[in-house]
Amino acid sequence: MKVIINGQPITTDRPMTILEAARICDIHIPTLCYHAKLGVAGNCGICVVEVAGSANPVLACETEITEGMEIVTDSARVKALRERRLREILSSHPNDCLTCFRSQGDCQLQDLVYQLGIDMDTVTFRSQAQMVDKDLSSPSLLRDMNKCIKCGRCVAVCDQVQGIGALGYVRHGAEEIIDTVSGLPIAETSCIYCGQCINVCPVGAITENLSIYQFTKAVADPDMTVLVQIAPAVKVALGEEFKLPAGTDVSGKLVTALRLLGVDKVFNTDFSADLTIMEEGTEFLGRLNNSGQLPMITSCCPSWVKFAEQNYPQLLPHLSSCKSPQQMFGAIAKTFYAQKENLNPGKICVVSVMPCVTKKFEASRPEMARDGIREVDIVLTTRELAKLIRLNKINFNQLADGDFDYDLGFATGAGTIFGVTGGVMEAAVRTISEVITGTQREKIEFMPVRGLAGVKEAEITLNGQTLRLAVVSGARNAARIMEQIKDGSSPYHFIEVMGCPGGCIAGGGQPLPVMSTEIQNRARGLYAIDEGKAVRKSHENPAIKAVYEQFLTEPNGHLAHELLHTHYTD
Ligand code: HC1
Ligand code: SF4
Repeated sequence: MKVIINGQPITTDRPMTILEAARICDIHIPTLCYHAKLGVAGNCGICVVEVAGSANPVLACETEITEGMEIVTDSARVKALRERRLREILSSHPNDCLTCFRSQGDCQLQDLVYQLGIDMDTVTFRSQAQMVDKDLSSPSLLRDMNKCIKCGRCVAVCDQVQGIGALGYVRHGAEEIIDTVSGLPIAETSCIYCGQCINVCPVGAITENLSIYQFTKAVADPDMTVLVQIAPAVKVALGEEFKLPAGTDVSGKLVTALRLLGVDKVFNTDFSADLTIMEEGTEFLGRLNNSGQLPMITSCCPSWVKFAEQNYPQLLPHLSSCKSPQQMFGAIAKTFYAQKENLNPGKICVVSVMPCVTKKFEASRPEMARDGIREVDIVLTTRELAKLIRLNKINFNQLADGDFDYDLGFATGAGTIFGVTGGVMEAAVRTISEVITGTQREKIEFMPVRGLAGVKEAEITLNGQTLRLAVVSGARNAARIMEQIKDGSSPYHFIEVMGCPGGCIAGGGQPLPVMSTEIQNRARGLYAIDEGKAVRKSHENPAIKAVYEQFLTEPNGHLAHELLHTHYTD
């Protein structure tokens, strides 16, 4: 099909909308709601264009091209219409960009105001009298519906992708707004705090519940020893905030940046991911050999755990009793490391840098504390850390590479691949297979669980016994797997579940945008880090061996159970 956009002839090989055709040839038509993956379109009214022969302008996102169509995307009339619509949107938006986390780069509304050259002195904003209270009920998410532009992306991702349906269009008097479907604060809904809604929100209506101020206070406190752990998926994504390609390993710069920010030690969640494999692998073999509850399901993703607690309380015995690597790190830091360094656990502040917003909730769970001391004190998202680096005027790309501090910082490649869907299972297979067979694996990689598919299946035969494995990401897919277990048809022995589609690389705290290309490149980045490591199996990690020799004694032993395992709430 041939069409002409702004005088430029374009040939397409399939039916598509004007917006898609324009994007193919890099003609920018602004929009605030359109999202190809979510099928959201037609809500913001910004993408108006003129079509020859049509009296009225049309919306580019929902108008299909036809043979010979002539389209103009930047006429004076179109620009005036866009400006009128944008002023309408701004009239119900607060004028508080100065304090908005999404300001300066991550707000599509702000970008558009600049693009259209709107004189801000002539704009009417939402008045104080029109303001509604912010929803501060969740430790993970902050909802400020004053900023919502009703694009509908959050509703679509929560329902279509995650299958949760916590958000919807609801009526308040004559006004349609987006709210929780029940009208209750988010903490009292079915929300699993995955943060996928944050990642698609074009403005600052849903963001992480910020911990930047707490961090700044902790590093300024001379009595506090601040220990940082960095999650796997952060290392291949943070660079995007500084214009580096997705997948670039910025571990070394990250370590240096954190030291410049004033922390005392920079450790690694990949280290405690190795510890998780020791505990979870041992637990799995125990269940397998002693007719325990199978399939066993991983428990390192707090969105997944919340989902299981809310929806499948009767199946909770299938979840591994292991705490997540984030929490195992905190537990070991405030016991083993505190003793070793003669530190008062009450004067240690554990900070996690996570690609995730649910990790804030996980850290706040009552069972994730001992004697009133939290295992993890502060959780920063990848985006929050980037903001801190920028606010402190650190020239990130020029930083020299630093090394992780050793004791809780040495990690294997197995720990690193936790950050991508399939990584936990592959890390477990690397260890379990060697424990069962007593011989080294010929090939370290376990390819059947790689790739970004939402559900993957694999089999492995060890000493004549075939283990059936499944890897699932995204809450909607997790529900399918749980229904199988419920009706007794699940063929699996071991299942990995992550709440976000693609795993932590696509977590709700990652740099924006989180689209397919970024996710794929971040996955490649993690596998490349793994490949480059000298030690690639958790049970060969010398720092982990030292923790068992000097402190825990053995995996699943008494102390390990006390510190590294948990229970679930139905
Ligand atoms: Fe994850 Fe995990 S992999 S849950 O995605 O098990 O967030 O990266 O830190 O805890 O290791 C997140 C990532 C992370 C934990 C580990
Ligand atoms: Fe839905 Fe996840 Fe957002 Fe909660 S955090 S509203 S579950 S998309």
